[in-house]
Amino acid sequence: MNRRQFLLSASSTAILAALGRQAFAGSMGSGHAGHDMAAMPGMTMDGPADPSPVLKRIKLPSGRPLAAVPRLANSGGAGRFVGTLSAAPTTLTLAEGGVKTSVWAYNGQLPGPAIVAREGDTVEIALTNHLTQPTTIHWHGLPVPAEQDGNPHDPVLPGQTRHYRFTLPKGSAGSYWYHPHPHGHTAEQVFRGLAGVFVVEAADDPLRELAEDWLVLSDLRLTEHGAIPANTAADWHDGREGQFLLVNGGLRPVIALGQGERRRWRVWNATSARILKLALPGLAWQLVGSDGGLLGAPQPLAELLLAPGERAELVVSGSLPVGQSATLQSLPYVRGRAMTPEQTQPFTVATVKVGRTVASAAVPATLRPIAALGTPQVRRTLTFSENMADPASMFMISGKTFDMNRIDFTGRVGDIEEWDIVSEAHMDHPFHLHGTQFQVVARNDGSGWVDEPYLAWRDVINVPLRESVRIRFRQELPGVRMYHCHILEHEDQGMMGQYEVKA
Ligand SMILES: [Cu+2]
Repeated sequence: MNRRQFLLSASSTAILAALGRQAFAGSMGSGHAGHDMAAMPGMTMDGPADPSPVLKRIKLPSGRPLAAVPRLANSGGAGRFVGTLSAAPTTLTLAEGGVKTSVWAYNGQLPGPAIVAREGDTVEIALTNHLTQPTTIHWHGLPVPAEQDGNPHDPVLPGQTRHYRFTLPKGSAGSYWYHPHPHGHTAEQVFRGLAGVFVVEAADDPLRELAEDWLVLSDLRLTEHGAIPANTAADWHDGREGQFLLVNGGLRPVIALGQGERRRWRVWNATSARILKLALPGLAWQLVGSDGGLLGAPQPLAELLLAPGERAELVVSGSLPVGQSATLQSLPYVRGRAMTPEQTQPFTVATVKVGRTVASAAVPATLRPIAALGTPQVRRTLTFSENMADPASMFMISGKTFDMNRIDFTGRVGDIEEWDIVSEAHMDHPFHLHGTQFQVVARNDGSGWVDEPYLAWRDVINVPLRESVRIRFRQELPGVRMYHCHILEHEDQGMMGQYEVKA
């Protein structure tokens, strides 16, 4: 029995016996004689592989111009962003033929409205929960006070309104997002539609002259009746992926780019569990930013690996003749799924169409200074592991599942901490830390530590199975901070810990 077969038998038995959240969908281990098998080598498929007959019945409109992400209205004055969010069930027409889909959405929009504020601004958001279960808003990646960060300890109960308030410090410019973080319900609330982006603009932005496109990537799964189904046992194990990868709520949009033009793309992986390996053959692109804003200098880029929760800033250049197109592709990436098939073929995420010549500014050779964090005061090792024999604690960090009443360790404001995130797991788990941005110092794929080639501020880093990642960071604010796997099904099952940063 190989490892995958072992996992399959051990974990499926355990899940079926005890998880019991949803009738098993019957997709495990069958032939999956679906679209992926029909694709020819070298072809790019329309979408992720779909083993079900749903795509014969449900069609989403595709090929429309990339939708702009609507912005949340700001009723504050200068230096103050004041807005209102409502998390509520609503009905949208996503599929063709007038098929209605019930979603949970912020202000009725999919994705939620973008919050756009500036460094130094005070942000005040009133969230009203119109769901029938508790929710919170986590300001993913932003250095907000712990008691304002939508921790699972601070649920907003059905019918309640919560006022979140924080100030965006200097140097925090970047591409963030906001999403629910109630314990046990995060995955469902996100896959039903609750997520939005949060862009902090710099007072002095070296790329301010470039036009921007925002690409919010999210997964959607529909039944043949157009409903969003609950998670299957396989989803709880492998993490949920949908049949449709949406960009700003639309399928396979067309993104315009002028010939010779350079545009700044901000890309969010707002899926529950899909590790995206993106490629744009035929067009030149470079990496200019990560989760926490700009890099020190642009970096050459072949493929972009973007884990769930992770963001990137790119500069894409219109290096094709007028009228030609390129395809933004999701390439196969094996992440150790045990109960669902791995992606075997590239599929189309979007089409980039090159139009008439547009002049644009050059990309500066340096973007902003990023200083390396010095010698750490504290070193810790956190271990990712799985115990498929125990459905109550299947996904663990350092041998434990999350306990709201347990503080796993303490740290201090201002200390430089170095954490080795060591995977003893059979699948990739993207690590996410709240409250601050970290620098990846080195990675180890089993053959020894390799220094990271450049500095970047991140709050999510994929930890491939059986590999290790070394990070350094400093927390500037006291309080209880979460760290967890950003495959949301794993987070909900307790692949999360918390530590207290003391003043
Ligand atoms: Cu995980």
